[in-house]
Amino acid sequence: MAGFSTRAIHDGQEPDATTGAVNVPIYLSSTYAQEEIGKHKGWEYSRVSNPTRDALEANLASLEGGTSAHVFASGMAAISAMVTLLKTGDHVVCGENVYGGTPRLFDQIVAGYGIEFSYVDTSDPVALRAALRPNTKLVHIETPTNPLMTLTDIRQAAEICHAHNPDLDLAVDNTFMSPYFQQPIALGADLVMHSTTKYLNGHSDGLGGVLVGTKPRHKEQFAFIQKCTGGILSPFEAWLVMRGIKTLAVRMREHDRNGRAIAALLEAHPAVERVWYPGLPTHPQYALAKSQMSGFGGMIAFEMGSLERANRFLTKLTVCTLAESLGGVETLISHPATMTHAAIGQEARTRLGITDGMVRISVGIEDLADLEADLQQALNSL
Ligand code: P1T
Repeated sequence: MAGFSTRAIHDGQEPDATTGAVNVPIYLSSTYAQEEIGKHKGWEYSRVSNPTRDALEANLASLEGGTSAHVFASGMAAISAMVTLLKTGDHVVCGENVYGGTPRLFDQIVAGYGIEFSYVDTSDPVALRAALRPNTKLVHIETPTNPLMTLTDIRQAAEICHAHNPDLDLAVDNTFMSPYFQQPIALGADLVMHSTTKYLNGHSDGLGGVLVGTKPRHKEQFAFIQKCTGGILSPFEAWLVMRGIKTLAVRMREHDRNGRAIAALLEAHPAVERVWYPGLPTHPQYALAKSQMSGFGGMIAFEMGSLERANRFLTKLTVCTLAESLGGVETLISHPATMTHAAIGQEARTRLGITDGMVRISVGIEDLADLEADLQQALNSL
């Protein structure tokens, strides 16, 4: 099998058969001419399939080592499609710390259809095993989690899930690491989900989501859901993600290099009370991080002590931008309590340890010296 970057640049993207164009065209066509009833070139209507979207899906299936991939209009649309694998009476185990929109969808919408959710610290194998029930059909985890950077041992979680029930799906939201640094399917996961909005697109210019599957029923169900519910990624946005993926490897190496340096800077600064980054030897799961990831990436959380201090720090920054989201070339800093994790409520945040003083940085690929100077001056001003 070719290497990661070669596949990122070529898989699903043969030069165009008609013109030789080296980039997959953006097929802006809702429909496709048919020669006679039932005779066509493989495409009938773009909600069902579109050549640009097909190319991205083939590429993503290759990069994650799955047998199918289906892209949706956002990460949340992908998670919504994933839960259509479930039926009334089924039970789901979800990691207790995930992106706040995920439990909002599960508890405020999907639970209304008679599907039960348990939120568990999946970094603890005993807790994971204890949470599984005869009717548990799906275990959905993030590793590292958003924003606490807690890891779950994917190999061990897969063993626990499959010993309980070989048909149970272990789904990993791989958004924070990207397939460049973490390969959940190779570690035993059944499904991989991404918000392609983040590292895969990489330029903060489009939303998207993907589900990479390993079983025939994943391929059948997710294609059927694209056709039935229509929450698909547009050809233009599919093309943007494909364009982004061509440089995924080089971007991730830079995110990782800058991420390690910024984590060390934050840990050493007296104005910062605590840093969560799996690449720091002080992270309690540093050994696991090294064994299941091939890099640590650019996501770091840190404690500023209070909302007021966090806000004073954030308003002093000039290179780093205060904004939700992550994974773009530019450095974004966010405040989980009022942004990504506002929806889970104060009580859940307190239980998980997402404080009002916590700040999350998505370290971009600007010149490291400029990022360091910006953070230093803002921290020194406190
Ligand atoms: O925003 P959307 O493309 O719908 O993806 C949702 C989502 C799913 N999973 C993870 C791990 C995520 O981080 C997100 C979105 N997260 C942010 C907007 C954020 O700032 O964390």
